[in-house]
Amino acid sequence: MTDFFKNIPQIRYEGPNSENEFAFRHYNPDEMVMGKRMEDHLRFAVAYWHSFAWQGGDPFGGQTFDRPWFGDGMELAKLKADVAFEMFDLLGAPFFCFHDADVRPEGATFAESQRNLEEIVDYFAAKMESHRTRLLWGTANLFSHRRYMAGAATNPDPDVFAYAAATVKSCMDATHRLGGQNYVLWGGREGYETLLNTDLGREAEQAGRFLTMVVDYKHKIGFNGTILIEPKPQEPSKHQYDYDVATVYGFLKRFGLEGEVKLNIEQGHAILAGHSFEHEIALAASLGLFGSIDMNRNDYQSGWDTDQFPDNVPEMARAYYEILRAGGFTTGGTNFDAKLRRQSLDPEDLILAHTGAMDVCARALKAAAALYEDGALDRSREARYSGWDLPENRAMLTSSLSEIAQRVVDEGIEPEPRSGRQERLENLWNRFV
Ligand code: XLS
Ligand code: NI
Ligand code: NI
Repeated sequence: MTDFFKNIPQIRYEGPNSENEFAFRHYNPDEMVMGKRMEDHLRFAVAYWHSFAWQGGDPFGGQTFDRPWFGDGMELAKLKADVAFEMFDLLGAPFFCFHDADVRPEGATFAESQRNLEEIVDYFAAKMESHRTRLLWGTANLFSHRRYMAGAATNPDPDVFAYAAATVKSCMDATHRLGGQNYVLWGGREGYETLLNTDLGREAEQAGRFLTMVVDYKHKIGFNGTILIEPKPQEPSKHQYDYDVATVYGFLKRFGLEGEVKLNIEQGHAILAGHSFEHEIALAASLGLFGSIDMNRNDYQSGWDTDQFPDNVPEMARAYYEILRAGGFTTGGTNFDAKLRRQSLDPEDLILAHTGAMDVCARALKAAAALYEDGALDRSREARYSGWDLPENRAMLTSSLSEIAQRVVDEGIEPEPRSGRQERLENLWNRFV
């Protein structure tokens, strides 16, 4: 045991009226919601990078946090792992997620970085025998090191393409070894700063080939998890190729990968793309691409990816409603890709940020489930489209413009406008949330 979280108690469910800061008011892992345990619906994951690797910097200032594991070397990396698993236990977190760079020191060579990663993966594997937390997903950090400043798979320099491919291979091996349920690719530098030096066509070909190799390697090693792409429109690149769900769908179709890859949708990224979170989830579900979520919001004023913990139940309820409609998570889950504010220095802040976020999500899930089970919203939506149930109307979807034109004339069809009932439906929604 380290003493980092000393005096912080195990967080347990105490119900909505508890006065205890260190307790869940809504997240009750064993409570049944629509026939499934709440823990199995939400599948919470702690993000290693924000909670244990991030030092509190912003564009105007550096480190604010003072953690005993900051620094280089394997001993500190292991101390960090010890503290991480202590936090997973305190929260009862069923999952965690990591990048290679979060967990191991960078080596002087590729081979040394890989050895460091393997040593930490062994250390994780040993811990996972006595702790219940599992790996939701692993990923490679292909954006922080300067070698990736012009992209990883889409870099004009073939040596960087090679280095990125080797790195992804080692991270897929690590994820597989730890029984990870998914493998994520987020391409922060897969985009451009200026079109003046960029060949869009080539870069798309490189990205398509890279992802095809990832999928081939998954099958080669027998990894049963899901490959997930995480869309984001910009930041750090001025323009990122995996802009949003619709863009990634087009990319997957182009390279014949739509049956192999699904999506990890992040709330803040959806907003940056000019969408709502629920739009991105619903669209992914309708395309058969829904995989997992990163549950972290932006500050609506500042307009960039501030990665804050969720605090808005009505917003989250919209998201979980769409997830329930999509049939819920399979291999995916709710990853808190969220960091503390840089003034939140205390170990308690880290625990309470997650405690509150888990409660917000649980409350949102319960509201969404009640609405879903009530069924009125879905019935109303179905009624709106019910004209299409008539055979003569359905037949139009397999006929021609001239046949339909003839029908309009013959039957004297004149459309009768109908209310979309938006405010009534909003009232209904607000009865549950
Ligand atoms: C950054 C992304 C990143 C991915 C994992 O904006 O959200 O944290 O989730 O590489
Ligand atoms: Ni993310
Ligand atoms: Ni993000």
